[in-house]
Amino acid sequence: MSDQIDNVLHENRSFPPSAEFQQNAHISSREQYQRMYRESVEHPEVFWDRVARDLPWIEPYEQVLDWSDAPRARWFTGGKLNASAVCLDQHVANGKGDKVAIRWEGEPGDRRDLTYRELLTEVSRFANVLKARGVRKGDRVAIYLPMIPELAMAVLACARIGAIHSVVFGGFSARALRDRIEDGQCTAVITADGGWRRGKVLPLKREVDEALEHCPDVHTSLVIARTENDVAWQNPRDVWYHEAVREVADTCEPEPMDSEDLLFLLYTSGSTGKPKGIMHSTAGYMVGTYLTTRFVFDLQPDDVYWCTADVGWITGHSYIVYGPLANGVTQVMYEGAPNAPAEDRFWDICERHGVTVFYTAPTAIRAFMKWGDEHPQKHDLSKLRLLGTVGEPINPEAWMWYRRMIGGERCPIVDTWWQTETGGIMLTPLPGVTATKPGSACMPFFGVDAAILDSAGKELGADQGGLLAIRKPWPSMLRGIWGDEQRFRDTYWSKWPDRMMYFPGDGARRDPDGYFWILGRVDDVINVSGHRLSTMEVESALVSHPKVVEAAVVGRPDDLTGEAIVAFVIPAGGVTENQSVTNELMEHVATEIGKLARPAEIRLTDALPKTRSGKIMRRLLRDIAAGRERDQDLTTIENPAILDQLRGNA
Ligand code: 7RM
Repeated sequence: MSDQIDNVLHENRSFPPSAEFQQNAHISSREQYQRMYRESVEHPEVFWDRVARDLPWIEPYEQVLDWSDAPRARWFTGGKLNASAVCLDQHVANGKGDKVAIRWEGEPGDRRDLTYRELLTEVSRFANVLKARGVRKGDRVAIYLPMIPELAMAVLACARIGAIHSVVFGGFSARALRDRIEDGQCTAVITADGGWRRGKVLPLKREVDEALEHCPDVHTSLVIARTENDVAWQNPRDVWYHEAVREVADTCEPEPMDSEDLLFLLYTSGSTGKPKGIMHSTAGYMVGTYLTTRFVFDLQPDDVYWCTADVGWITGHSYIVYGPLANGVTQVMYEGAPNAPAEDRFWDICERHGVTVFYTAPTAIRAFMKWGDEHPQKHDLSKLRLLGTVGEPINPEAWMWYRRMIGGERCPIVDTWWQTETGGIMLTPLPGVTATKPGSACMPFFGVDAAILDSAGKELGADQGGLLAIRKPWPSMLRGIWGDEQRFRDTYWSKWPDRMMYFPGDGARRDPDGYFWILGRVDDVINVSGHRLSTMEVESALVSHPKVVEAAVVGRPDDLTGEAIVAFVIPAGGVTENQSVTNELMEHVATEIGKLARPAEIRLTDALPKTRSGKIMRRLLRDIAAGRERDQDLTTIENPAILDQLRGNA
């Protein structure tokens, strides 16, 4: 079977940066990008050495890269540094102690501003509390918190003493938390009594208590008082943070960490089987997130940056905690939902805090579109100068709306492709250089040697869809899967057995200008009569119809064509009995792409099953479309109730 994916959609619009944006940008010309890019892939040790010199090393490294034990990479060998000192101490030492690091806003509207100096003190105290509870370098600490400042503090406190943090998203259940604590052999948990979500309290400690019934090795559960709801208590395991912190000093020397010492584990759900504990180490990760944050978001001293992700995801690790703080930026952090108390909450925050750089996900952008233009229109968004997106392919429809309605047609949009495993942004526009195209993640970042290959490893030509490959190691790459070396090798490094190249699992194509277009997960590709179609392209065609808000397509087995396309569609204005819409949509896809891509069936629905980070769960839809009942892992689904509706529609 061929691994090529047919290329069916064409997008011809292109938006160069304004002269004004370009003038002030860190990287402002094609020549500059090309010169730097060439050096970064031809002489990575020269390029990354120069970047790494920006960081405050405790001891210098001997070698930039040792790839002799591939796929085990060792970057900046022999060096010593501490990630929390990169994020905090260096700024205070450089006279930026009074700059605001985090402007936090709780869902109920409470506020807290923390300067770099204050954050350093809080992190040091937090680190001392962990030490007092017996947490040591190399121990794993699970963090299960809402989006409160203590979440950033907890992460940095672990980094400060060399404990390996394992953040578990606060929306996960006790069962998912337990699995992750067990797999990582965590010995301490940091949680809160609760967190606010759409006006209700998420009872986090209750979930922790349930999980810990099965985790006897956890000696400490450190609890932040956030919502003051009643909680059960187990002595001596449970400790109130606000009580413990009274007993400790305000300063804590950062632990000198080896470049390759682990900084964190972050669990990501594989397509099947148990979640994978993705391992990231210290120096390469810090160098990678420092540089990508600086160049992709073109950070300037006065920026007010806001990434709307949760720290429970890699986006929050890299682009709320480590990258922005390493750059000394002022950022907004928000606890709650985008529609609490109303659908304009994000735009209200942007206006009040004067947000200049805004980074969110396509799933959020599609929700904003659905909620209506009146919400952003109520607010002055004129301070925004740069927009970003991450997490899924963004359909051109949503991209254009984002540009017009949020960006006022003046802000460049950076569509950033990357993964938990890559640690940092891999494909992206550079906002002062790239003429962006709606739906394209554009170009490889510095040091990223990306290509489109077939399964034999042959590089495909322009506009041929195939497998995305990364042919060289990069600093923030994963160092392994916790406790499963074989799975690490099999999943990521075995697609092309005769060459050590990274396989991310995504399909993509490059257009004749060299721009990358992500076609979605290769597991999701649909094969109709031997034509391999990307789900993303059929979905984009559907969403380009004015009566469609969101769509997900999957293949279902078909005797005649191998697979037939089934589309799940959220119609504008909600589901009503209306057969003519589905016919109209089928015809629309046939016109946009070709008869071949015409869905055999369209099911109207009010919602799609999504992961808690907003990605459509096509594996569930595949089962529903085929009428299969199968025991699937549902612990990561955001809205399980929707499955009944989808099945009922059958
Ligand atoms: C950062 C993050 C990774 C997967 C990845 C892709 C998809 C992410 C984009 C994208 C198209 C993008 N990490 N993905 N960003 N697809 N365009 N800009 O999301 O580990 O949770 O997911 O997400 O399939 O492999 S992740």
